[in-house]
Amino acid sequence: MANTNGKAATSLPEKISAKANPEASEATEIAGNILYHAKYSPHFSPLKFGPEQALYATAESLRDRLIQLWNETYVHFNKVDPKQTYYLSMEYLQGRALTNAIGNLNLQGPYADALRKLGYELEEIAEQEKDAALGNGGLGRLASCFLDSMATLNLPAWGYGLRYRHGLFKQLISQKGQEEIPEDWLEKFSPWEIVRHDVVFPVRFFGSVEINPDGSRKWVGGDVVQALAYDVPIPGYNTKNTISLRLWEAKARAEDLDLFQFNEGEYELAAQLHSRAQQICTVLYPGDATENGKLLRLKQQFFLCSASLQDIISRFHERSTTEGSRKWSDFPSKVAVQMNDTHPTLAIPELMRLLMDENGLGWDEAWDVTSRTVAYTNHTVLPEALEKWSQSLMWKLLPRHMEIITEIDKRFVKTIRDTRVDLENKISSLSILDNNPQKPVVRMANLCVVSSHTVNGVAQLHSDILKAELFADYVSIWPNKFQNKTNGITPRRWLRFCSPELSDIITKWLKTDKWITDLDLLTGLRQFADNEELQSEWASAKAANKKRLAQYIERVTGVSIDPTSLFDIQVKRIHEYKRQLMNILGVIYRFKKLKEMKPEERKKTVPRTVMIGGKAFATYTNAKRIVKLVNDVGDVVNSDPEVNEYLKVVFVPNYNVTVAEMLIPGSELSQHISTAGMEASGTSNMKFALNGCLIIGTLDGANVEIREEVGEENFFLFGATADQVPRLRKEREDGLFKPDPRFDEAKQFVKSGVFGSYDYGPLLDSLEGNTGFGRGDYFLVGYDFPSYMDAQAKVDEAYKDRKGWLKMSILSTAGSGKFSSDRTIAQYAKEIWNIEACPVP
Ligand code: NBG
Repeated sequence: MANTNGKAATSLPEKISAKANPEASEATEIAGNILYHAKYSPHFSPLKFGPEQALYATAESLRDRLIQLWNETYVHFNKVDPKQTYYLSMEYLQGRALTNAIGNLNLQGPYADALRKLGYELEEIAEQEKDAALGNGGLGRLASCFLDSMATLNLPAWGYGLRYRHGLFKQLISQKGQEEIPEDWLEKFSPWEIVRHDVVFPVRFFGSVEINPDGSRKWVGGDVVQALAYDVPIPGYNTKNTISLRLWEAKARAEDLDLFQFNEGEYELAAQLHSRAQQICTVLYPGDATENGKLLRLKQQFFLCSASLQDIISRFHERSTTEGSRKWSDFPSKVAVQMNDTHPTLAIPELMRLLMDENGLGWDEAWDVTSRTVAYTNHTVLPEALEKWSQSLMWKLLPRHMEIITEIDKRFVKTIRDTRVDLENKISSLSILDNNPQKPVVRMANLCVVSSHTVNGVAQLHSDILKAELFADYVSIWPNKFQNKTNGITPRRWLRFCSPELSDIITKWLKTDKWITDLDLLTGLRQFADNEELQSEWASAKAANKKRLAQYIERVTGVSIDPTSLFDIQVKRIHEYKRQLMNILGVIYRFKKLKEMKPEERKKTVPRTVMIGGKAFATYTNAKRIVKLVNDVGDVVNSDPEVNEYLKVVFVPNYNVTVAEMLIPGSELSQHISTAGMEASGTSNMKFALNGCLIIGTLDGANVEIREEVGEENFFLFGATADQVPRLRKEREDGLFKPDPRFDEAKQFVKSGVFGSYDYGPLLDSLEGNTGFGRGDYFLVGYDFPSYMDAQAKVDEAYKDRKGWLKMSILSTAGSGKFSSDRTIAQYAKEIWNIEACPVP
């Protein structure tokens, strides 16, 4: 690889001397410190200094600084001893860390200069970093945005997760469609994590429950593996506070190796526990179609909960030695545990067990402590995503926890029977255990609701639906337990760092960069929305971002796109409820019409580039068919000489955080078109809006609030509303649905074979018929199609008015202040966690 001077910088530069300097803040010192790491913390053969070596050395030089701030933060937290929040999440989508860390520490200039002295551009080095993808989609990225805001708001908080060796699979697009290959972020190593060899906790699986003479119970036997802590620093923006994302890795001890067996040549048998421990953190979300897969997933969940709670309790105790023993009743005034969806539900029975069996508390006291400590966030109403674990599997893996869950359920049901006769016939759906003899399961969401002091949804509409439907009967029992916390995104990563051009313009017009931590200040742009000078600066920033995106697209797909065409993007996990199928059917219709036009008619149309990206779960067949269809349509459209000046269709492969940072700044229109009521919030909608991208969307999730904030006239709305959906499905069942001719025409066009020989019959069948599993158009693509196409026509009209469009774009950014995760986290801190800022002086 060539450096900025055009020469290969493969050896260590000699002019600058390597010198350790953890507090370096000036370019020459930083360069010296980078070289010091290249030389004296080597991970590669000596004297090599290619871009990869430069990345590791640069990251380590930054890590020096982060460690310093980190230590100061924990010394300070320890001194003040505030109440702390522990965010338990099976997923974090951290993406790359270098640009973010340099930006949060406000060291862009010095780092860029330092690297230039060493023969590199900062961007080139940043490009070397792997994208840490320990999550699937929105839920994991939300957790990462939350960490950034917790640190920035100086909150005493920790993230807890698992250190998966392979994050979310890499998506390869071939003739067959999507193929999955293992992700490799730890193949070499991650320069950011620090192993804490002194933070190790035993975690048990299987075994049995022993009853002691005094009646107390103890979980014994089974497998015991070790949880070892790896910490990743999370720097706040423009503050010293640097907090931790603590990721657990599973290990067995040396003594767990059976030397005798090993020497007998029984290698696998001898290292059984080692290999079982290793399986736990091998992959994010192991397939759970098989019994083994389910067991492994449950092990992962328990592993996270048990290790984290033991750590939390030991931190609570640390203070006891100096100030006399701490009272357990004070635990909830020192500890808040937030469960990110139901995945960490086992934190509830595990905390009960630790309190009762390990610390001698009685049931009532343990229950009081637990239920004042834990809170639960719900992220979906989709029935298939509401976790239900088989009771027999749970008894096998976690016998003591099943006793505790059974007791929680028993007591809850008794209270209802005693106090709420009106709910008698609801008990079977309210209870935690579903004892249906065909398939007895534990309903994790019910366990969460019964045990948590607070339950929240992630956008107003979603929270309203939770209260009115999924959790309606619980609301009648605990009217004050339910809250809304509309999601947010960090403005640092999602505007300041991913679009420096636009950020600088905003800072210039607002005459301050305070918007970076006080995003409501963006409303100050409204008064300039018509200003020609701002509009022209805005347009040139967009144009630059579009050009950069076009180059990226050409590089990864080989498709050349016109940077002056309308950039229309839909990126998110592929799911039928998100309706990428509606998008591509709309594109197919547009293509057909363009083909039918005369050349001079085509010239009057607005050229568009439609980009669709996202991963399909490996076993989700219809989602994979959609990926294939988008690719096939792209192949045909992009090579059609009559049309490809006016329409291009690109499937963006391997969508992840890093790709999003490229796509979002270059977007002009983005699609958030889920069936109303089904997308809990969506968070990329917020990122697009913040970057001045207009939304075409349904009244679903956070779209509702985005539209309120940016103004109805700046949002392309279409489709049924959530309250109409049940009636529409019923009408369909009754055979009353009449499809729009455009919808039939688009489907017919696919069936005619224009897009190749792949059999799209099964995919299109999901849109046909009136009832049946996977049929009857459950997601209402057909019903919403005409209003979607009408809204798309309005988009084309609006785009022709360049000034009008720019104004809408500016107003979109101006109205996005509410969607800062700083606002969201400040609300959690005040209204759920009851914690306060603890800034390092
Ligand atoms: C997802 C929802 C999104 C939402 C994110 C973050 C799950 C279970 N839910 O709409 O589908 O934006 O959570 O809250 O992944």
